[in-house]
Amino acid sequence: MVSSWYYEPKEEGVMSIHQSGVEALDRDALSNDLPLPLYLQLARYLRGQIVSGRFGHRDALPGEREMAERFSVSRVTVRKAIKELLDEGLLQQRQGVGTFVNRGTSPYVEQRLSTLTSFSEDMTSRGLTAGSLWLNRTVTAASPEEALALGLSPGATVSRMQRLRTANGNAMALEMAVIPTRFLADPLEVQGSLYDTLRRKGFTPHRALQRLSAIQLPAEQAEQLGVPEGSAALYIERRTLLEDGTPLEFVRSQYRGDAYDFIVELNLAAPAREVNR
Ligand code: 16G
Repeated sequence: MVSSWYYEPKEEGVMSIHQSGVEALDRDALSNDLPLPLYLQLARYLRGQIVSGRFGHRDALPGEREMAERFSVSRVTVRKAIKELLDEGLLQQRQGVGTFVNRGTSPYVEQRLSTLTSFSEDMTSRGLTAGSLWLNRTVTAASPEEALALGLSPGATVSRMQRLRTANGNAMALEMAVIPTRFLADPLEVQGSLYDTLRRKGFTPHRALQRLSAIQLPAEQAEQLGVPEGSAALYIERRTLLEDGTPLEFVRSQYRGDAYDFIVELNLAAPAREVNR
């Protein structure tokens, strides 16, 4: 499930776990042939049900015994799968009452890594309202790192924009976008979407190269994102190019690790496809 949300309304006709209990769970979801332990397969399956919106916030999970029977696994396997999701904060246990879905108060986003979209487009496609809190915008000389990334000569000027990106008012990411002034002379021109502004000026983002790494947020960034210092986050560098290959933007961002999943689609390599034909 790529474009799904915790907040996605349930499609008509899709039974929620709450309505239909264990019957709504696919009894063939797990396989002994996969090189992944059954409890991790089960955790992955249940996570998918939560992320796709089939489990509603606060829906009760079917009992341990029922799930063990449904998936033909031991109760230990079910317990270990639930423990995974409890650790991730996707489930909550109430003593003597049961296990419940916990979608929390902040939206959870999956972003497909193979499609070039803007933050605003990503949020809108999920029925959320994208927002920005401007932290800083200036015109300055590019730093050596920025000049290298953007193919600029030393001393060239850039528009520098630092924003806190929000979805339905919840902080999602910090972003520092740098654009050569020949494409954007004045950062104050950007009102809502940066990509919309660039497109209007005839500079359409065509292709991007991204580098992702895991980080722990330092105090200041953690505070801006409203999470504890040292929380896990994804550091992403994006270099966006025009159709002719000219670098258009260089962006460094920190995405909240608890709010974002990046999904990569992998296709069978060409030679392997031929052999299997
Ligand atoms: C995304 C892009 C960022 C771009 C922004 C434009 C990633 C990692 N980054 O956040 O490079 O500047 O969208 O968004 O996806 P906007 O058009 O909504 O301002």
